Amino acid sequence: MNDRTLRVNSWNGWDPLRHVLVGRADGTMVQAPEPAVQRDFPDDGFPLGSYGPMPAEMTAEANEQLDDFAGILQRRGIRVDRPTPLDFSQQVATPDWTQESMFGCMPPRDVLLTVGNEILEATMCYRSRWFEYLAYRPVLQQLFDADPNMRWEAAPKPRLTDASYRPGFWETYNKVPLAEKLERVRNHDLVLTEAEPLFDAADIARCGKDLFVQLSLVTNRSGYRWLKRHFPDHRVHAVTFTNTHPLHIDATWVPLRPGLVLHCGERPAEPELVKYYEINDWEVVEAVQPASWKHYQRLSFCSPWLAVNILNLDPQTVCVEETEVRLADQLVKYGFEVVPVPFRAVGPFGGGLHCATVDIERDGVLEDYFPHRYGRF
Ligand code: ABU
Repeated sequence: MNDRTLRVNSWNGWDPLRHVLVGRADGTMVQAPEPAVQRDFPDDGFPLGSYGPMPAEMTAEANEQLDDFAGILQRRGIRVDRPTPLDFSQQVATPDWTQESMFGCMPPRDVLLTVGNEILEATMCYRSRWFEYLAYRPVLQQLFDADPNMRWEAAPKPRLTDASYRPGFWETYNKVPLAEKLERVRNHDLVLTEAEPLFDAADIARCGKDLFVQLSLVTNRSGYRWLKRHFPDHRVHAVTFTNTHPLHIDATWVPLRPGLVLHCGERPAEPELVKYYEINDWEVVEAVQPASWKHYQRLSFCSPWLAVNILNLDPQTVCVEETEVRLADQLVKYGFEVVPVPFRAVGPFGGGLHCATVDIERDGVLEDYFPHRYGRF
């Protein structure tokens, strides 16, 4: 039976949340090496070249926190859906390549982008994540069946041949001095070539009519150009931050409500981006330092800046990881009600509260929060 109450609608990250997808940790892998990503955790049992399932006790703890988070949201009247995990330990292949393992379905935000009544499946650039969209298809099918206005889109599936990656990138990049790394980030001379459009959905910050696309280790210029053409009624901007490992904008530049963006100051934004926000009466607030990740660094590829990976329930209410007390205090001073959520155990699975979710429905309509132009913006 179709559920006629379902509706896909979300233009930004702060309007009142009605329906959300929350990831699952089941079967997550330390993925097998591939050109875009190479895991190297010699102290945690997975030296470079090795791969396998995340330890069972870590998966169980992460799932407990994900389930509890889903419960917190449900008790606030928010509908929660979950992905359907696959056997992520399986080998996958296309006519162009074979990859020894998949990854998981914990950070669904990386794969799915909601813009208005559209949910767009991102290209992804890891071979281990090429088939991950399948874990979300049951929910997408249900939304498509129930909401006659839902637009279900998928960006062109990439070939991901060796031509999509700079040969030997990781061997050289990890050895070059900091200044050279930052120069490469500024020039967006990173692991991905421009052979085809590539982007992760989590590199996009949605602010109504403006979409900010971070060029990163998983998003190339061609991906940005594809997004710009795909959303012709939006202003789609490419942005970079001074960060040696740029990976997803939602731990770096986090719009919290009209007029307020939280910024990880250790990853300075381009002055022109800051100015664009300021001349449109936004305050750019530098986030306080994150709390300690001691005990939860094992097998983690994320940075402590998952602290700012916040999920808004509405423009006044934010979910913040429970140990980020200083950040919570900072947000309270800006008038937010903070909902503390235990989520440290989920970090090693690829993200925080924002990464772990995908908006399906928020109240609200498309609005222009940036009436004034500045520079290239
Ligand atoms: N997927 C979000 C990771 C971001 C970070 O570690 O900064």
